[in-house]
Amino acid sequence: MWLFIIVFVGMLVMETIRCSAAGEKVAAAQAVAIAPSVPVEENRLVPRVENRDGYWVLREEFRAGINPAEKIKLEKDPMKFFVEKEIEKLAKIPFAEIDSSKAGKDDLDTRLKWLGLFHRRKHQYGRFMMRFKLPNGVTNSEQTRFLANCITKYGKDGCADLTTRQNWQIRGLVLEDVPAVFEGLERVGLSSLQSGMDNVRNPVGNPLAGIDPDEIVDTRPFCKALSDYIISSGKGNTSITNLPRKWNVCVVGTHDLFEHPHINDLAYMPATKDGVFGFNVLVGGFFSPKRCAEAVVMDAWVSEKDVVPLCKAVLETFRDLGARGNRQKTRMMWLIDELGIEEFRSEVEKRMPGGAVLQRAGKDLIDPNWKRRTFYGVHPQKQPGLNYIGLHVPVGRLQAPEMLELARIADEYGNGEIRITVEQNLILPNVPTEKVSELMKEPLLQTYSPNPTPFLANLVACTGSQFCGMAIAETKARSLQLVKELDETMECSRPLRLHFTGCPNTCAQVQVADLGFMGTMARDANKKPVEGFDIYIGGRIGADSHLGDIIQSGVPATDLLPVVQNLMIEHFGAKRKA
Ligand code: SRM
Ligand code: SF4
Repeated sequence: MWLFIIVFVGMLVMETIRCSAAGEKVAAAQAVAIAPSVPVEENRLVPRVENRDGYWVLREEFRAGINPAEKIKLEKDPMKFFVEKEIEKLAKIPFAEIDSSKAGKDDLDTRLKWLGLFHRRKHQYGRFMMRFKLPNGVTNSEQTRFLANCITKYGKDGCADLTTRQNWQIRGLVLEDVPAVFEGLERVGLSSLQSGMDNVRNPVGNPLAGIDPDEIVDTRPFCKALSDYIISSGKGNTSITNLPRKWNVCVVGTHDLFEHPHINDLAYMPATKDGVFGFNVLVGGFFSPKRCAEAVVMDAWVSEKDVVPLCKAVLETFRDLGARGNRQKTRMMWLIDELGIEEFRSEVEKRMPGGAVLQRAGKDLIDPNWKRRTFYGVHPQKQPGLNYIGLHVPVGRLQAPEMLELARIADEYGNGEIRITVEQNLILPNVPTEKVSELMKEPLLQTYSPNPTPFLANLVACTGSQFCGMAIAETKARSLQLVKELDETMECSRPLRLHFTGCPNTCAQVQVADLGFMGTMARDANKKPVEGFDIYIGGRIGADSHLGDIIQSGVPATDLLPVVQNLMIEHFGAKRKA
């Protein structure tokens, strides 16, 4: 009876805490994470990894039933390629020779992802995509020029993408060029370290940080500090490179919640406690093929100086205690479920300097009634006389000549700075008012429009089957064609966010879209298997965040236009153009 009362009161307290979060919504559906499914035994809290010569290794007694990725890590720590410069030796060996053994294949296809190198075995054999750390999505003309020059030599095999985590990716790289590319990256202040597999992804912040007249806090220093910790300022941080799974972090700086806090493993929500500025904490948001979960409230508040220590404590909790069996059940939320949010918090607390973390501030600083803004076009900055210009990059794809032009424009009209948004678009900041009209005449703005057509404007598309070996469907070209047809035939009184993702990994986050399209196999009228999409509806971002659900499954790609037109009319009040 007492146990029942304690659990019930605990749930009421948690509910109150949750209701004080942004828009009261963030964790409403997360009852699952409040209490552990079974009581946590003491030996469950024994760390499963130990430090051996600087690398964190899974202890022998926890190796039963581990997944294949764990075995690959045990056979050889992937960070050795960077820390011990083994990449330089590997790059000198003929590719076919490396690829002739199981160990070599594991190096190429898996271990090199710790260095941000993704072998595109299925669609671009022998070539690599390279992904970076670009804290807060802030880049500049020098970096853009360098990346453009890297891919120029690969001709039609090279291109670049803006990603859904405010980041650059470049394509076409061959292994022998990698050591030189690493040297160049260091010169321009970029790093590709720890950007794939069981690592922390790019820390996301407000793309308007520091220039936004309405911002709550400039997120750039926090994202930079997090990134510096995560990759040890480019040297590699082996204390967090053997996580049970990938892990995402963001720092919120605006009422618009451009940073998507509800779908990050750790999100910092600005909040003042006893007159001191800091952050409330959300944990556990993630997407995966088998389960998608919104972040839940952890009863914690940190001051600005404790942003990095808290991230470290959460990561070490996940590293030490996270499950390493079925890979579909290894994201951090599974650990939170298993321990219960209270026990999880107490494990985090143990790993904080001083062994304590303060309780959350009653209310965070997000205005739940805020209307999300658009970036496109010209907007005054908080700095008088300066403007930022939002530019649309169709499905985030760029070629080298366009990148060089972009770099030139950033230098000529701004201060060389370029920002990337999680919608795969660009922002050019710091353009003096007197230069705006000249900038608007630049031919590049015909391609990267400051005023894109309505349905194109909010289109997001993942890499899809052009390069991604996991894809079931082509995304970028197909979605561009579809929105072109939608723009020609339909009109809607409000902007619609359309997201296309090539498989259930949902890198293009279909669950947050008004209409999301997830690649799947479908059957055409003759029952022949064809590429198709499951259609999601009703995803919301911002203070009333909500994950969308499937409304129609297995729609053949060729049938999409009429189906989408009808959904738009039925659910969003769209009309056919005369
Ligand atoms: Fe992703 C794996 C591309 C954001 C969930 N993702 C992949 C791989 C690496 C698969 C592969 O090896 O081919 C894709 C590389 C394709 C390529 O050649 O570009 C890939 N993911 C992307 C990007 C480039 C999509 C884009 O076009 O923008 C995004 C890169 C972001 C970055 O800069 O780091 C990208 N991926 C995401 C997101 C969105 C986000 O973080 O907000 C998600 C869902 C959110 C999440 O993870 O909680 C996402 N990607 C996945 C998953 C499923 C993870 C899971 O827990 O099951 C995989 C597969 C995996 O990890 O096993 C995956
Ligand atoms: Fe590849 Fe699937 Fe991610 Fe698209 S959603 S990039 S197809 S893994």
